[in-house]
Amino acid sequence: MSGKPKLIYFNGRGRMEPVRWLLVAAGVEFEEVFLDTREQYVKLIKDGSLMFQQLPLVEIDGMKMVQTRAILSYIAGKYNLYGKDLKERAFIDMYVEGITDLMHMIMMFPFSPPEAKEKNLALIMERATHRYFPVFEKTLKQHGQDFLVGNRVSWADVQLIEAILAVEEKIPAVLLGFAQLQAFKTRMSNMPAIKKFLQPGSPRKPPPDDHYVATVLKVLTDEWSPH
Ligand SMILES: N[C@@H](CCC(=O)N[C@@H](CS)C(=O)NCC(=O)O)C(=O)O
Repeated sequence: MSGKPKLIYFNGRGRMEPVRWLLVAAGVEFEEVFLDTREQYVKLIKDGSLMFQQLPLVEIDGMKMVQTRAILSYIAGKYNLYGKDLKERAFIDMYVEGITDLMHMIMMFPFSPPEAKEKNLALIMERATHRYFPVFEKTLKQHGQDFLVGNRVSWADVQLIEAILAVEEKIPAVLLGFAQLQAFKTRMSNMPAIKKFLQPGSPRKPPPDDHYVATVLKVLTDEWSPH
């Protein structure tokens, strides 16, 4: 065994992409196993690897971890990206949960039926610009620091840069009117580990395409019985 965390998921973003981002920001190398057949998934269930029969799965420090939030908070805690005290953690948690709600809309977007796409895109735009981004714009403006919490990079910053870039892919002008977030984006994108992650050939996954959607549906939605 290499000792590197092993990420087991589809060859795409989904719920694993924030894990990739956080490991990269922490400077941790990882290995990946990509699922593209139903049999691989059923095997993981049968051998007891998936506590709740769900992905993502991350093998780390002798554990088979599931539940995205648990995985992320373990990595954040281990690599000092989770604040210096309980109050900083509380703010990191609030920011992360808000960003996760926005990212959930983006993650589910490719799975929405064609007739719902326009409405769902409008909702992402509305929520990004009226609910979520204003919070981070105001926070950065008020304390005047480079990062959201405690004047040093945290899990919340890593999730925020991921979210900003994901929303921009759909709505390129979304940061117009968010001067702080524009500067934040430049700052975060220039951090050496993140800069490298944003280059072609890195483990960062491309935006989901039809093949990705079809693979996820094929792997997850066939009938499966434990008997
Ligand atoms: N709360 C879980 C949700 C995981 C989840 O819904 N994973 C999907 C794949 S992205 C899955 O395994 N779905 C199959 C199922 O729920 O039966 C987490 O955040 O990890």
